[in-house]
Amino acid sequence: MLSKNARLWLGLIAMISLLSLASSCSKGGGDEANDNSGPSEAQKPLPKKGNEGTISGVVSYNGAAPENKKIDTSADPACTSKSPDLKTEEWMVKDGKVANTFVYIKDGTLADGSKIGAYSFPTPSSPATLDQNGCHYQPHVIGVMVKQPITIKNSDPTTHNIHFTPKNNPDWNQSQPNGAAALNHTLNAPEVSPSLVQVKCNQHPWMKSYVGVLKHPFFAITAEDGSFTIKDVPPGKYTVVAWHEGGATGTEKTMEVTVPASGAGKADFSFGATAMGQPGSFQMLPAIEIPVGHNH
Ligand SMILES: [Cu+2]
Repeated sequence: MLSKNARLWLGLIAMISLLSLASSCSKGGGDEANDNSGPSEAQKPLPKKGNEGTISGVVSYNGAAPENKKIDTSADPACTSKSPDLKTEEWMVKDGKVANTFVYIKDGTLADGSKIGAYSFPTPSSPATLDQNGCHYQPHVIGVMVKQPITIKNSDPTTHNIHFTPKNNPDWNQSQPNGAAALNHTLNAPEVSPSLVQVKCNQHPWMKSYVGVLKHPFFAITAEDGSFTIKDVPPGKYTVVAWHEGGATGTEKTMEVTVPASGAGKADFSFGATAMGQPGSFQMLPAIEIPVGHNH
């Protein structure tokens, strides 16, 4: 009798302790799951100190830039009549300066030693706009923060079918007939490397645009004169990347840039032909040739 009772009690105690263990476990597990699902929640906002600076520069093209080709739009007369001289927009180079280059901070350490990636930044509520106008995208390259809305307009007298083809975000494909209301789309994961998100049109195979998606606001797109400025950058040392769509999955150039307190960091990039060969190989040649020529 007694031993049966004792066993009953032991069982009861064991059950209670297991239950309490389980509940404390699920509490702990829940917290961890929250941390994993939303790392931005765990990050702290970066306070403005008033000593922010800029990163600016000019993107150039070395040598003769590839020419953009005329597009055959005859499959859609609406495109031909609105854009009779449509050309590809892979290399928009004017006077050796490259437009449509996406320049962004990849990584960096602030003056106080903290990492830029440890901070969270508010998502702009104002949308970025992508317009289909004249059977090409305007602008050709845009940048957004994660979860920032993108408004997609159709300004053409024809049907477009906008198709986001990301790697880190879900595929998204929407038909938008002539006169249809604007569409809205958001991308929830950063996506800039090895390529920005490519956007295409299922109706018009020549249509292409690119969307850079980042967790912070430190990006800019070069203007027609190749210039860009990234604003409100806290003082620190940064790895800055210039991405251009030219090449198989685009081309990246990287540079280390220091931003002094309330100052300007310079980041001039260049694409195209690489500069002269290794200086060492040129210096070697005369050193070998001179003694041979004069002594015999
Ligand atoms: Cu289209």
